[in-house]
Amino acid sequence: VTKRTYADRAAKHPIPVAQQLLAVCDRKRTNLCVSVDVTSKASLLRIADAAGPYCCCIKTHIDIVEDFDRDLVEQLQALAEKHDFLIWEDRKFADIGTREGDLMTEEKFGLTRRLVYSSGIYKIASWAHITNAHLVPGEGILTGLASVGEPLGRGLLLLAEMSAKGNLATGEYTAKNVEAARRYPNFVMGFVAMKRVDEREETAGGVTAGEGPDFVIMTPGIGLDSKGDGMGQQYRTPDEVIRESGCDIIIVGRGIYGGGDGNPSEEIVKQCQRYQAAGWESYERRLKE
Ligand code: UP6
Repeated sequence: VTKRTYADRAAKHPIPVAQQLLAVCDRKRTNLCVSVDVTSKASLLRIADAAGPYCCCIKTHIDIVEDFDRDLVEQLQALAEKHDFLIWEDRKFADIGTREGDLMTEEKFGLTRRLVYSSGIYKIASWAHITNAHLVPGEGILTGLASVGEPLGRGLLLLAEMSAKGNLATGEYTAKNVEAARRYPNFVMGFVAMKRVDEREETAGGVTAGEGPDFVIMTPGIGLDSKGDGMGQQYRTPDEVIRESGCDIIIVGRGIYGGGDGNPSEEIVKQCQRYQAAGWESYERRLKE
């Protein structure tokens, strides 16, 4: 996979949203996803508008926005159209799911466990191209989320690994994520992970390393100027992540928006250009190596 271009992978991917994401990377020459973790609607929209031309994806934590409303979602969607990026709501679902055989019964009794994805204030499935989940509750979570997301052409990332110091998503747990993902090839488009977990985990569900579905690896914990935030976050460079570890997309938050309500827009543009260039050069070097 690490020797294949985004364009080639886009053309062959079974999940519409993954096709779209990989095609955007190719078209805009960027593997940068900007994480916009701010608490006001105005800041979120301002930063997304400034970062939009340089990234393939904007990642939100929609529940930290204090003045959230439907208009925010509509404006964000309009920016996604204008700048050609995808929207990922970093919801990290981890509640109990549904067994395949129970879906009919749930249909009848009100779809309770899937409502967190489709309903409530945020109605994530209606606007986020991508969301993510932990496998902690077991594979039922995938059945439940897929029943909502798959018909809409959405994609899911499993958190197979995490960037925080001392996190527990390692070893056998990571391998279980890869195995589970292989059973949902039309919905699980990839992983949040620190390396190419689908090729490097030893117990990958009886599938030879490197074979099976094409997974997109999206990687947080990226910084060009700092090694950590003093609160457990660990930063690596785009080159370590894209070229050395074989990941596909770099996720940059504070390195670009700067924390708080965000850097001035000119600074955001400057940092985006810097991370975009670093991520793309690493990808091109990886293809040649
Ligand atoms: N994130 C991580 N590590 C993970 C999973 N998710 O940092 O393992 C998310 C955080 C934040 C972003 O929730 O939104 O990625 C990283 O932001 P930063 O670049 O400002 O550290």
